[in-house]
Amino acid sequence: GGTASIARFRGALVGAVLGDCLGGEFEGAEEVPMDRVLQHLNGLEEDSRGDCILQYSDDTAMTRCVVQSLLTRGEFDQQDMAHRFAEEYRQAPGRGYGSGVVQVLRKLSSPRLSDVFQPARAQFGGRGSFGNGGAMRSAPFALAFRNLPDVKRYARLGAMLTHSCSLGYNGAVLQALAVHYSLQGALSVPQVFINRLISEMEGVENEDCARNDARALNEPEFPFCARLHRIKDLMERNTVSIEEVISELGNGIAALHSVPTAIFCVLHCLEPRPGLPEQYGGLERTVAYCLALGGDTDTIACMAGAIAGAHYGVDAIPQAWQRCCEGAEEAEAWADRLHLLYHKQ
Ligand code: 8NA
Ligand code: MG
Ligand code: MG
Repeated sequence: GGTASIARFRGALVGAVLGDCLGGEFEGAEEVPMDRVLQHLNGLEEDSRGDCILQYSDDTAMTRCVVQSLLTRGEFDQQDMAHRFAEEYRQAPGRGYGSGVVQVLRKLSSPRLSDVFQPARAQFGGRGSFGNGGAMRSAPFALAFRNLPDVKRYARLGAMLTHSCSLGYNGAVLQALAVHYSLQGALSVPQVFINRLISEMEGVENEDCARNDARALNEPEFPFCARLHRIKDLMERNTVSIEEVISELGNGIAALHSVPTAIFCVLHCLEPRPGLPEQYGGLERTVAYCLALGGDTDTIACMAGAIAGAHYGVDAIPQAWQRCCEGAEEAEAWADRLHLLYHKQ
């Protein structure tokens, strides 16, 4: 489809849900042999009776809250979104939330709370969380808002409801930017795509609080830009091993160690790669590659799935994969409604 087409919107949300559901199998594992990944994915094709159901985790649970809040309110409403996060957690606390964020989610359900950003600011001795929980749910901001400053502003605020450290919320901004540019077709020229992300993030990270947070965590200034430059270096090389990806970019639960990794996975899998089945298209390659990294596989595959899905469109996602994932069908319906909201602006 063309730029910002309905197929791209559906691809972004279904891709995110799929990454979460398919990645759950390997979450927290050290490096996973590609054979095991392919076995897992082939199993979905063989399930002709349709009784395999892979459940989604916190990534999709919170993404649903973001979508429903944006659709119901027709704009960003921090109170409403915070309330939905708290209510979702109250109803289904067993979706695999990070161990710190559950405290925020409990506080957000208090009717006496007047500042919904306050519980997030109290995390980790007042430093706030740098986890990838804000980034894992930020794709809908790119689908609801057409205008780039809005995408950045609301992805940041949406993440700050649980992640007040700049390394947490700037990861969410980067993920939303990647989905935004992918929706525009920018991945058809990979160098243009990465250069746009770098130039946007130079502005995003040019803030005192970002400098202070980076220093406190012993990271260089402009930490996300530094990682995006590493991606550029890796893109110029003929061969890159899984071990190098993990050591250069990471596969962990920090946004800094997972958002750039997800972006790299999408870029790397634009072309056929040795070790990945020849019959796989780009979206299938991307998901398989993310799972083979081990670590925070559900979240890395969820973020890469959203970016890749916005590029390839929903028709690139195998039906058999969609059938096996909880929430995939519903994601298509949300995408249609977000597409309307986006084009109304
Ligand atoms: P979070 O805010 O609890 O952060 C996740 C973790 O990061 C925390 O529990 C801490 O260990 C660490 N952390 C974050 N900020 C700081 C800080 N300032 N100082 C010290 N440690 C810190 O939760 P979240 O929503 O960011 O977490 C998202 C991730 O957790 C997702 O991957 C999600 O799927 C889930 N999860 C991951 C795993 C895994 O093994 N990778 C397992 C279960 C759940
Ligand atoms: Mg998860
Ligand atoms: Mg995870």
